[in-house]
Amino acid sequence: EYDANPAPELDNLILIIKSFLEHIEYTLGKDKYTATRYDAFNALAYAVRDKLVERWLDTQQAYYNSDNKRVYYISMEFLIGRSLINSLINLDILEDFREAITSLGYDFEEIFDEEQEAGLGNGGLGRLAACFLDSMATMSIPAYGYGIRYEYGIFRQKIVDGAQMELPDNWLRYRNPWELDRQEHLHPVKFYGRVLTTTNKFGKTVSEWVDTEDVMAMAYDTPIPGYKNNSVNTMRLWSAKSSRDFDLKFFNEGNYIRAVEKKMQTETISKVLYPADNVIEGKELRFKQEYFLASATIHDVLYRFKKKHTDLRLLPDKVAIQLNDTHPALAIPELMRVLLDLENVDWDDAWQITRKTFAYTNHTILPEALEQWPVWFFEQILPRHLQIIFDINKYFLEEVAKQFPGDNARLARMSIVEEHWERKIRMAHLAIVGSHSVNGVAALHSEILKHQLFRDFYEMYPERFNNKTNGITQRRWLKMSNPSLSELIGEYIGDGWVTDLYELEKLRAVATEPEFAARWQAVKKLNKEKLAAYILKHNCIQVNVDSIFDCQVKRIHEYKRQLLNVLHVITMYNRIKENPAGDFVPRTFIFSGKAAPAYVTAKLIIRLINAVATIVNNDPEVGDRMKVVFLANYSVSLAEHIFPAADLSEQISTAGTEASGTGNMKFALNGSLTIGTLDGANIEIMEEVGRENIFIFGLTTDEVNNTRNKGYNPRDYYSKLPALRRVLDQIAGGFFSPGAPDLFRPIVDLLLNQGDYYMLLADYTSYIACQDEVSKLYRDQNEWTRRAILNTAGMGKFSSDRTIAEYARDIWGISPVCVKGAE
Ligand code: DL6
Repeated sequence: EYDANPAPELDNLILIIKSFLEHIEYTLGKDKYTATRYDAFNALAYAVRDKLVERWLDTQQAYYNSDNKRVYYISMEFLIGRSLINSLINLDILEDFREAITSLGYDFEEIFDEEQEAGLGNGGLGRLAACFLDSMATMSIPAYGYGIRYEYGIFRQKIVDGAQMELPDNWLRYRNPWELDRQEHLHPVKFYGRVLTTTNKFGKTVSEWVDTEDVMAMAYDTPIPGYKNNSVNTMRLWSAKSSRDFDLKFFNEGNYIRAVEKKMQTETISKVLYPADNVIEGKELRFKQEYFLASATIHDVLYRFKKKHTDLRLLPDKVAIQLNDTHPALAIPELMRVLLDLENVDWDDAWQITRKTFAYTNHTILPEALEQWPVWFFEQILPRHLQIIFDINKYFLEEVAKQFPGDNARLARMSIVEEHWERKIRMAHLAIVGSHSVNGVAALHSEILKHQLFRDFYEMYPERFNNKTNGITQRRWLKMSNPSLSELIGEYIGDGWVTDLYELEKLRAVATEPEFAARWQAVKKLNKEKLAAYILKHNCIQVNVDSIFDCQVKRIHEYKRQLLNVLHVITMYNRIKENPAGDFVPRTFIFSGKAAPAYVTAKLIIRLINAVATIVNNDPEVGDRMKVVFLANYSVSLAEHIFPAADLSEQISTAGTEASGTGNMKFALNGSLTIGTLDGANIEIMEEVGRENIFIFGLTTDEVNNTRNKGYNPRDYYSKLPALRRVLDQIAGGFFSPGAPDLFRPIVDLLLNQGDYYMLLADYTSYIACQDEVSKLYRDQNEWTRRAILNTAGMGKFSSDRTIAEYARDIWGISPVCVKGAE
């Protein structure tokens, strides 16, 4: 029982407590005797969601009334992470809730830790989508994220005897307090069947897709709050449910169990996220997932559009659809199908509407990640779409032929249909032809798209190509995950940076102020101590908090070159062994990241890291001068612990391979120095923080290409560099795997006998030299700190708010819709 209190702050606390207790009792059906900590989390989340819902309804009403253009960000991945603290911060109610819940005797931090993480993504692409949602809401942009509500997100990684084991991420097993199911938003999505072509009474050919097997897409909505602006946008995720017709058809056959099995099969579409990053798995189920997302979304978009408009030619004035890579690109032929077959729009109008509505973002140039779907998948599963794609291709190639007469090789290169032995649809070509904008995600990457990967298309449609350098949301990646640094920054330059990251420039003026620098160092130390405690708890390794925390956290991939980092680790180990009394700057090498379950080399690299860790960490001669740590189960939540504690950020991909990288931005924002190649967004980070404040090494993109063209021989480096030779011989000879001497031989084989495609050996010398520079600088803590501050100060450009402002201005043509205060 709580009496109303005359002091408004107290009233507010009482209301929070009341809401919390009501959710414990009425939503969860528990009392103080039975409520668990997980119940407390849920009750808290529901209390917060109530606050969100008020603003959400107002926001949607404001969008409806304003009739501004809206943007739909379609993505197969949204790597949202946890939502509780983020929501509390964005709604500006964190402290009130902390006080209220603590007054009930709960440990606030412990409750936060109960939240399951929404891991509906693999890595950079999915996390970028999540940052964009935060920025779009914060900038009051009428936006929707559309994706799939996977029942199983990215697998949980366990390290067993040094090797990766995958466990299912059953994140919805208990409940997801953030989402609301929208039973009324059900769209049938068709598969299989055949196309009936007839002539109507006006002599026009009409196509009908019949005898299909339909799966229902049911919407689940998650509110996405903006930062202190009353805007709450929607992330709508589709879940597959069997359709009634489908049920009846099979149940009528009389075999009840078979019928239930069939019903379950249709619902597998939204069961699991494909766990491969930067590589495609050409599975039929994935193809169906992509169409499921595309189709349900297009129908939803049109449904919303038609609430206010009847003339479909207005669609591009009211709707922008951004394709997050080619994964949702089937939305292009789907919109065409709806316009042609269901809305009776003629081809030319339908094509104009479609092209003006769509925009495509490319996120990778790796050939193994460029989607191509076999034509026979379409023949069986999406026969009408195949006809439409063939027609799009026919008109497109006519255009090419007109512009480049007689150039048959060009026609073959540009065709949407790859005609080699297995005919395939090149999804990137479809996405370029069907969009009015094509963008890369960092300046270098966009240049590579124009001049290498999509050169023919750039020659034909130069105006479509543009760059949108990625960004990250500072709300999550500084304010939320590094509260101590945020407070310190706030004390000196205010809080403007939370919505205008360029404000961090003001730190330049205090970078050498002794008191500020000392406090900066103290914050870093505190964050390192917290991470050290985590490492001790999870890996049983005691690390030296005065050592350089040298971190490489990202998906494990050959092109990202975790292996190059390992070569440095072993080089340092050998140096200590050769000179045990030497004066070495201590280092803690921290790795974290998942390997795609089928990616054998990546998994072997994880084993190697752990094997090296075992030898190094247990060598008494090394002591606390060096430790190697592999943190299992890299996730958004784990990342939030690592970035604030890092001293050194490893961004060492082969130049020309990493489209952008966004971890590089999160590290630098938290005051890490970068060691990196001139790749992806590293180049722009260098431009912003100054060449003298970043450690750059290695071949440039041009040098990589030239070296490859000239004929690269990694064995030359093996022969002429004794330190490198020793490291490779140790790996190949079983030094790190005494029980299984050949275990790591395949890794050395890749480098020495299979061409070292990512040129680790070519970059080895400059990498080691650069690492020596790092160690040297670390001895001068004042100078190191000054440069760290300048890194944070230079991060203004890398806010996803800036990125979204550019998308909104250059691609979508969308302006904000502000929402009045909600109470
Ligand atoms: O654009 C976000 C992110 C980039 O920062 C990374 O550099 C890039 O590797 C990643 N790309 C993918 C590709 N997946 N597919 N397709 O995840 O995108």
